Amino acid sequence: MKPTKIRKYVTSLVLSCAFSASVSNLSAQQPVDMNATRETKVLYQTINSRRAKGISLGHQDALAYGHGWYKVKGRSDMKDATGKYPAVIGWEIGDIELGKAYNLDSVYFDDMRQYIVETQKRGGITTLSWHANNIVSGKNAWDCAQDSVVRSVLPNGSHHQKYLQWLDRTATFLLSLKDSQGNFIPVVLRPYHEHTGSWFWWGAKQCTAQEYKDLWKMTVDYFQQKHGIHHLLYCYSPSETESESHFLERYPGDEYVDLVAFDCYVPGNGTPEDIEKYKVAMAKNIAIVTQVAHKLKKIPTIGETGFEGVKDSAYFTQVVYPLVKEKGLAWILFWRNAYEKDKQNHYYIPFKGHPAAGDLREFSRKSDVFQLK
Ligand code: BMA
Repeated sequence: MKPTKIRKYVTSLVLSCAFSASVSNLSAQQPVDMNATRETKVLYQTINSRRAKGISLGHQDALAYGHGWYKVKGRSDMKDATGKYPAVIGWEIGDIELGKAYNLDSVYFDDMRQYIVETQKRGGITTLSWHANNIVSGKNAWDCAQDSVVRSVLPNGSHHQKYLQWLDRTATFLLSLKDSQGNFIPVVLRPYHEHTGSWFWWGAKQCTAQEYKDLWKMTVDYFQQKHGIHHLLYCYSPSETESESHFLERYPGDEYVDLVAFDCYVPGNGTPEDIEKYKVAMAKNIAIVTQVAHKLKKIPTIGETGFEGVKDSAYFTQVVYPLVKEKGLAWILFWRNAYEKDKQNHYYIPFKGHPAAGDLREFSRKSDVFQLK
């Protein structure tokens, strides 16, 4: 080995030992739900033991559709490009609260359940986001015209009872996630996300910090106490924040959160300057989330990220990898590859034949990046 190589090896050994030590401190940690099922505790430990070795690769809606296709058994754009499935798959449950058969992106909940079962069998992890509709206006999650929607769903609010019905429907879906032995499949729930921004009805300009915390606690308490749901890990995931105190401004409390995360995308049109801004924002937010996680004994991860259209063919190896390497992050979840004809540029994972596909493959083959066969 050349001296430079030896130096690199020793440095990486020291770094990985340091971060394995900090991760192993967490092996005694448990889910915040005191009544968490055995499988949920196992999931918690699995996430920690995996992140001691590297970062898991995640993709939203990976099995349901991809760029230019919808519902093809066994297919995944990530698998097409890299030969393997994502280790983490995100699903979106928006519209479940309305009692619809499919979500806001037209994925049938019955199919989603099967994909979650399949992922569990493969040893993968499921995380759920929820773009819940605006209960006051009847419009979607992005309707921010009012600043009293959160207040209205809290106890004594005008829409409280109706919101509980929405939670009932969501709970019914969560309780339908079972393996072949009848055990609940544990999943990571990441509700009311990007709340430091102001583009959802639960956003920073739409409610006070206290109202946000109350909404979170009410939801968790209701799932646990009314529905006996004990197979969830809870993930708190603001959009980009400026500091630890900004990150924690709306944090509902240690007993309500298992994972801490953030969402951050390449801004604008993805010019080289935009990519530079992304690098700065990611580095800053990774530092915030890992520090918060370390102090509060939570698991840090990346809730959502990506570069729409992946316009840089070295994005994964040159931009993402140096940012996430040896940070102790559980996973990095790239957003969805839309199948819709009017959203052809809305994709975050290069598909087969895309100029960045080789780069994703190279990134995925790093010894500290995980996928599943
Ligand atoms: C957004 C976009 C939308 C989608 C929503 C929920 O970021 O991808 O097209 O409906 O997420 O999945």
